[in-house]
Amino acid sequence: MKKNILFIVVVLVSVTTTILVSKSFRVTQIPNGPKFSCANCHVDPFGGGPRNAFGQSVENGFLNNQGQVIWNSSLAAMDSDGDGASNGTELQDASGSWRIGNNNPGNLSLVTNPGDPTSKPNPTSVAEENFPTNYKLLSNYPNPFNPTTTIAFEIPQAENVLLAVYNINGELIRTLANKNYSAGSHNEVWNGKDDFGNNVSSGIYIYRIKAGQFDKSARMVLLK
Ligand SMILES: [Ca+2]
Repeated sequence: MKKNILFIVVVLVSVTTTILVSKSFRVTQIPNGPKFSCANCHVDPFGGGPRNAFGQSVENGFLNNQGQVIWNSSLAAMDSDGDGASNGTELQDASGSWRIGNNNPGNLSLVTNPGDPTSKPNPTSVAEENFPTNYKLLSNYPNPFNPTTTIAFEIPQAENVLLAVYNINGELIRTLANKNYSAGSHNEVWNGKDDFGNNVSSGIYIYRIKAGQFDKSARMVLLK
């Protein structure tokens, strides 16, 4: 009887330890992750439990086969918690170029929580940040995709941005955005539907951005 209880305790302890380790190792897989630790991704600051908005974004497409966080320009360009600052801006790596094992970028005191809308850069720290000096259309992520993909771009000044999806024959399929954006990194999600709300078929599609004189397009593959 005692043996059985001991066995159960050992199992419980090892299971708990595994869960904690499997959660906490991700803290080192985002820039400046240790500052907010588990609270980057979870509502409960000690980890486990429901994910916050940033944790959802990671879970929804930025984990590789080994369960490691894929920190890249697309995840950096998203504003998961909707507080007006991109995840990259909050974690002091606006371009998403930091990689696992690198030193933490930027200024730790300016790092805010990408999963908590009440934690955000104050206007002064944003003003001091380096906004992109060039226009950039980033690779959509994921690609190939089914049915949604995120298209990120950077603009050095506030202006109107037209972002649209065309089929391989150059016919307009969907206007994703045609509005004014502030200077910085932004992203839009395409859900694989045309302007009439119909699902489009598998194939190669072109996404094109026009902002001022900047006009660039790239290919993506919808694979059902
Ligand atoms: Ca935030």
